[in-house]
Amino acid sequence: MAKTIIISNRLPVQLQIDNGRISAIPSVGGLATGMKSVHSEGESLWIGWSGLTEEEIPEELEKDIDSALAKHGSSKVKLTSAEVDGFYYGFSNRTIWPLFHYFLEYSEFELSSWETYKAVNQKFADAILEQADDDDIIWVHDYQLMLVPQMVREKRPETSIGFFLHIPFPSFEIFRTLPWREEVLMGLLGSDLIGFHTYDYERHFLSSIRRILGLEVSFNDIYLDDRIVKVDSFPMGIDYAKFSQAAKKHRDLPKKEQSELQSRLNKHKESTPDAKFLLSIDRLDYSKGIAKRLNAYEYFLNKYPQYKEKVRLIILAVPSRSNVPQYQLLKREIDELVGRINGELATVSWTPIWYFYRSMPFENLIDLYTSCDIAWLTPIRDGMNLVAKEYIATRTDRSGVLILSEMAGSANEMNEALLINPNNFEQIADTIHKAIQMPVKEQKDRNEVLQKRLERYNVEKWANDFMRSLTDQRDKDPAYVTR
Ligand code: GDG
Repeated sequence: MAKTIIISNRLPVQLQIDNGRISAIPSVGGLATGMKSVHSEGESLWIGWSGLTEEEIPEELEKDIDSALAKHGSSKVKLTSAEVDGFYYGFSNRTIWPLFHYFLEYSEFELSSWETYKAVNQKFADAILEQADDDDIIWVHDYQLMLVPQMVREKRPETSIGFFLHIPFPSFEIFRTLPWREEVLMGLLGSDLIGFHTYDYERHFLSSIRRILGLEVSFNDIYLDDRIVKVDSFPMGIDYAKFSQAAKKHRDLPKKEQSELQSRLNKHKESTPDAKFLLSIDRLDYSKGIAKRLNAYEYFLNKYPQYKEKVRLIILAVPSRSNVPQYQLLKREIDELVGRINGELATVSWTPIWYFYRSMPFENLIDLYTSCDIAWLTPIRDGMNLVAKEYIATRTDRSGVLILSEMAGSANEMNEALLINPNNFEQIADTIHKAIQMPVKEQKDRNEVLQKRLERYNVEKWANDFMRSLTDQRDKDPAYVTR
């Protein structure tokens, strides 16, 4: 029986080694949840890096680790710490990530990290080739593995391969600056189907295919000598039921069972009944525009001083890639901005910003989503932004306002939110004012439309649509049909 093989940089489980005892705990991330239906149906295998380098895995535990992962349908690719440095922290996160998010000045073009990226992509491809049969379906995920489709195709020309990019694909003018642009495009063209979050990313990709490789493109089909590659957009959804049910359960929780965070939030609301909480949640990443948001918040408080002592901005910045210099600098910048703004504006009874630099448990995330009147998400560039969708899913009484950057992929499907340009402070200040003043009826009308849409096109539907399109493509592909 044919199986589905999913490949991503990280596995959907986290390995823990405690006094020689090994456990593999399922991750709660969006990708892991989204792929659950694909991963659990029929036979399937997930291949990825375990998160521990070869140096960190004692040889005598190797077998136990493999069997712990096998219980979760997973198989690991072994990477040394030098490979992780060059491939993950290097080419993936110092070259591709900034370039694809339009931070050209941060993008480093280092031959050695490109070489490591190629070698590690080959390791992933070899792991697939070792475990895949000809009729298996292979789904490769994200920017860390863009060469894998072609590497697999070379050895298994008839295998059905899909690729999904979770981050934006930049315009041709940006992409063309990459010294290894042809190799990256050729790597992706090993796929039968290439998926993006939005139609814009799809268009940018097709334009690079035409202008860099000179290939024939008709609508969303790319014609190669022996195959047709289809390109399409699949906007990723969320596990809607999980978020709305968690919020319902949270709402019905007796006071004494509430978390400490929740009771503190309640206490503040009770002491200032017309207080408003603004929420901002992101990984600490320059693409998310956190520093700009802090400056815009200060601008708003100066333009609308009537909200001083009433509005609080809660910032949850989740630590990320902290050994890449740009992330260390950004952390310092945000620490300083929060300190300065709080220092200049705070009063004895009011702190304008509550800043959390940590990852919170899921329950606390729900506390924040359900307690905050306004979610304010202003990435400078973001493939999709799932936080925006999660916030709406938790608003079980349909109150709440979402202020969202136009530069997030999710803005395409969330027109009922208040959309802003993250660089326009005047517009942002006026929009926060509008959100605070928005009648509850209007909030509910907007959220009703959003909720229905998010519930219908959830993450399971996203994964199934992609898989269906991939199988259709295989059946249509002349190379496959004439076999
Ligand atoms: C990439 C693309 C694209 C956040 N803080 C905590 C926590 N989270 C969870 C959220 C959400 C996820 O992390 C973040 O997802 P995003 O989509 O917002 O952003 P990226 O991590 O940058 O993801 C992005 C995505 O891939 C999917 O394709 O949308 O554009 O950049 O699910 O809930 N979860 C917990 N504690 C936290 O403190 N438990």
